[in-house]
Amino acid sequence: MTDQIPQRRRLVTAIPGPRSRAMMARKSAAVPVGVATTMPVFADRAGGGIVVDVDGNHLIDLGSGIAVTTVGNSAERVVDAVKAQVDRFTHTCFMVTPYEGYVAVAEALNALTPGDHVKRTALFNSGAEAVENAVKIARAYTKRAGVVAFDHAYHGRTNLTMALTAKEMPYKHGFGPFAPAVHRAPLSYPFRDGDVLTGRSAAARAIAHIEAHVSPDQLAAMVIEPIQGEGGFIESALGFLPALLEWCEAHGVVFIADEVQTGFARTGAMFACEHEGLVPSLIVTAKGIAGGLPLAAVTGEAAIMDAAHSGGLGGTYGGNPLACAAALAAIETIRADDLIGRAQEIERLMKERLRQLQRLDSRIGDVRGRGAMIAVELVRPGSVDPDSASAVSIAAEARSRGVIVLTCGTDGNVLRFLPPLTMGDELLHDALDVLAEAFAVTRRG
Ligand code: PLZ
Repeated sequence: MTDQIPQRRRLVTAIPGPRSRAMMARKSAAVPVGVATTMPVFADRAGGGIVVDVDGNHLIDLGSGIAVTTVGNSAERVVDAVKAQVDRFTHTCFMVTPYEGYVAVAEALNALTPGDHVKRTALFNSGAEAVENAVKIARAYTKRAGVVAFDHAYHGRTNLTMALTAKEMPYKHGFGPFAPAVHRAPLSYPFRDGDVLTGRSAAARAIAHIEAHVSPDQLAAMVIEPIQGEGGFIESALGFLPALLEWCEAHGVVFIADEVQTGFARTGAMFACEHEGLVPSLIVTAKGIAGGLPLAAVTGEAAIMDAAHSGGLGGTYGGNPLACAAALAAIETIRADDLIGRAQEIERLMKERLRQLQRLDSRIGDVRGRGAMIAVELVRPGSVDPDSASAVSIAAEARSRGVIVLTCGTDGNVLRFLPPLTMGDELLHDALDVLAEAFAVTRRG
């Protein structure tokens, strides 16, 4: 599939072109405004790191559908595996008549996730659904209700995960009341904490805050993204996560790593927890797991996972056979094509180029991230005041030149880059040239 679409940017109309414009009009008439789109451009085909729109424009994909098509869009092994499965059967419901693919994905995740202990995996449809189930499992195991989540956290759009998510607009505004027993704690945010706060001292601050608001014996779980995604690609200072994990272990609180965005080689390790040798009690995965098919998982210690009673976990589509076939193919692609190594190369290339840009443009306060999860935080020059207007205008300029770029951050002032790990250097350099241009035009303007 991938080879059929040349891996080159090519614009044949203005962005959006006439066909996309016409489809946007249909969208506005048929789909509620609540379901917004980043780019008013409709996809026709995609392969590797290129999305072809309905007007024939070839766009470079620095978003991977929000960190999903890690192995490239319509990756060959994924497409072949799904085609083979669709010919065998599309669905039986694993809770009715099980099938091997689900078990094989569970075995793969039990083996690949951090820690040598005995594990179990349950499959779901979306990241939010998996986070909810991780909390259900932690509650069943601890027989406690409370959950700690952090500033800038993003865990989903369902009721419990909205409660866990920090940002009010657009995720929570007007949608409450939210699930109770959620306690918010301060994060480690090196760019904003200043150099004085080490990981350990930021953890001490978070723990003091938690203990001032809730007794640890009321807490079932702490949920944290090892590198925060939607909140701004925030890497906590080294030592922060290990200190929190130790505290959780000391108090019988289940440590849940939300690796929905960071998982599956994205950060230059199979899972971001590995960068600090963390072994979480439960790990939640989704997105990059299945090359674009909807799948999510909760993996963890057998004793915790088995605490939910028989029949207590499930769902009609959880671990759908097409998604499982895709996951096995995506995992094999990561291994066979050394995409972990490729993510590390992408980090070097992108950080070098973005740091060059930072020397030219004082709006870039911080260049950060790991692997192919890289971001620049935009501020008013000489300060740490968020500059979301620049993020919006730079992203718009890049998009109009044929590069799909996403923003993030509680203040919307972070440009984030999530290319497929299969993207070649040439395409990456072209995308970075476009970004440099977008920075230059908005600097002048
Ligand atoms: N946990 C860490 O990043 C999804 C959200 C896009 P779902 N992030 C993209 C949007 O605006 O809806 C995400 C995540 C982390 C959980 C989730 C939720 O995963 O598959 O979108 O439910």
